[in-house]
Amino acid sequence: MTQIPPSPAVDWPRVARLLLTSRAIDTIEEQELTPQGKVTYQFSAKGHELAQILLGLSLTHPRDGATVYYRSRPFMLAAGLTPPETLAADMAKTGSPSEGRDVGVVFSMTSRGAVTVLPASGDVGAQYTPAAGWAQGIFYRARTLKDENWSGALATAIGGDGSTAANGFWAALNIVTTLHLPLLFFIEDNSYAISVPSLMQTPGMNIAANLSAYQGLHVLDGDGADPLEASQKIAAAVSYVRAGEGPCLLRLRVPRLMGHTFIDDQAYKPAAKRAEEMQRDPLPRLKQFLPDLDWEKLEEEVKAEVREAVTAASRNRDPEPESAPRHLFFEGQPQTQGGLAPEGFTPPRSTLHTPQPTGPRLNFLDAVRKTLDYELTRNPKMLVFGEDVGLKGGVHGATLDLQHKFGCERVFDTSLSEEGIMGSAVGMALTGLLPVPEIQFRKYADPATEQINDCGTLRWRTANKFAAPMVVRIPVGFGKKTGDPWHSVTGEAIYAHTLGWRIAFPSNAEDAVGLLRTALRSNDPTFFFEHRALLDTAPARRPYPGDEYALPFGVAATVQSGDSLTVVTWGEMVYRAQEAARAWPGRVEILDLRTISPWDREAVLASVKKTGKCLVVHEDTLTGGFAGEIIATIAAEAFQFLDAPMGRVAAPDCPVPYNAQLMGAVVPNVETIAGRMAGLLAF
Ligand SMILES: Cc1ncc(C[n+]2csc(CCOP(=O)(O)OP(=O)(O)O)c2C)c(N)n1
Repeated sequence: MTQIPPSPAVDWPRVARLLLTSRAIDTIEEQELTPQGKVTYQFSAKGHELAQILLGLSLTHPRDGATVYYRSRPFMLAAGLTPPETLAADMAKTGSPSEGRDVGVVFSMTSRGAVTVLPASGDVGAQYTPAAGWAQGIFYRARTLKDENWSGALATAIGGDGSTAANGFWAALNIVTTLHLPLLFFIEDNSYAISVPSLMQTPGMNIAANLSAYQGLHVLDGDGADPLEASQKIAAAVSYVRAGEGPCLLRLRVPRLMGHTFIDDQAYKPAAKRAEEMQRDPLPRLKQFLPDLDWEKLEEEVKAEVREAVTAASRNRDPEPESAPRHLFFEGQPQTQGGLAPEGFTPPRSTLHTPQPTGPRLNFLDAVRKTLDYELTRNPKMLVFGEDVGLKGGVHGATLDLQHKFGCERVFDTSLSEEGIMGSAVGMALTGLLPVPEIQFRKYADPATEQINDCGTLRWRTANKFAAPMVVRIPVGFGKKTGDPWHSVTGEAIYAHTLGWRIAFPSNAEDAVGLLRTALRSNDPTFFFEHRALLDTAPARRPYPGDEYALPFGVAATVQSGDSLTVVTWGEMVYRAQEAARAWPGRVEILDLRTISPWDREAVLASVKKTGKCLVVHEDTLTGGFAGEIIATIAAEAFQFLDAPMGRVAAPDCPVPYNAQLMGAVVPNVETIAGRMAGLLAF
């Protein structure tokens, strides 16, 4: 057989060393650390190494971004993660990417002069849309902001064959092909997802073949364990995407030489398949490919290095137990990557906490639009997007004319995928932009749940190395005239239970301005709720409080004072509570929480200590509703001040119906609230 000369562009001795290093780490984990109980989750990359290393070594641009998955250790080593760091990660020690918080192979890494590895997720398929967002961030920064540092950068998303069946894969595929973004889908097809053959993931078992006719996608397919073929295909894919030609999908066939994890005995794999996989092992093939290398010497060196790395990692401290809850939110020390803070952006001073009302009263909707407009003018890194948000100005009208004023790069429509909207928002935030996505209605955030959850824990999972601050605007609640199960959900309790998110739920135009401005200048992900029944109705109208007016989160408003009963509420229910309380002038104190996370415990406790009675009113359903949290807090901290059992008025555990009379029976109304007030006042 004629020996084909190795490609000069590849540093093959380095590839060989990295492959041996990855393999030696897997072996030592399999043979010693896992049986000894020092590593509890062992994911072997044996068989996948060569392709990943070749990719890792080609992502040399300082603004390249990659999303990876649990089998990506060889890539990580090629990208610069050290053996002691990865071993510390697997042993749940400090000195690792997550400081012992996350499973060791759920990687992240800020740039070490080359690629940034975005915080990975344990959710298969969740890696794709953040990578699409990073690709979009590259374009925005390079082309619109004219930041040369970003030109020529690319994004890559690495996944297995199973992951191509997940929603995120298809959401990202649509985004990058419609927008022509620089994303490389790097699919390592080992023909299994745990035990399920790829027959179940895509018809005919070849995602590359099936996508060959996909418009706007360059597709390559090859053997990821063959040194020459893999290196050529990877070089072709990387240069295609880097040149700005558009997205590319590269599928590489690789053998999975071990079980899915250490405990997987692969009983489901026929013996012939296992033998065939062993034949495809990239290590002997690389040895054959590089006959002049002193493999024996190299293996000895690498083994000794890995042994030393184990010793070094074992010496690392365990994380302090008290540190566990830290870094869920920004604590004053900026993250290294993501959001505006790391690049030294200081938001305009918003010390004005007292409104300076000027002009006529504005609708809630106009207040939101005016605030977005002003902040877009002040902050070139802010982007507003969502379904129908561009030309139409949003189905509710909150972004009307903003595209016209700020251009299609800053205010734009997206494909109809909430997972796509949220996931790409995460990726854009990680490039240092401020995404402000709109979700059309609260119920339609359902498909984005995985990205929402992962965004909320991102800072925590990386021990403050990364964060993805953004403001997600969501119209919530019943409409002015009608309701129904799809457009009338408020669902704040679920988000209050979603870690790492702040929640604003303003009841009027002035608060909307103040809270939105604070959110747009903050360093944490925030939900901003816009109640549909208040968008253009009289009660919520207020004069514009000023361009610098910002309202801190966690400060309730005392809507009216009273001495006999505290009513805690928010959103549209504020007005129903006020109307209900008219029968008892001076007796009912109404607190509008304004923000649910954080909520103003001090104000609520102080009021209840004064009145001795409490009623919580919300539109969200009763069981597990946020009233439960408030009441539990009062019971624990002000029990001795109570003169009556605490009460809750909420929607029964039932969706909002379409028929107006049925809806009236579900959404708390003035009569019901007044009845509960009467009962408590008389107690
Ligand atoms: C959303 C989600 N569903 C299920 C799982 C459990 N799970 C973990 S790995 C895996 C198989 C993934 O296979 P593939 O993408 O082909 O990668 P491979 O492990 O073969 O490298 C499954 C089902 C998960 N982590 N996330």
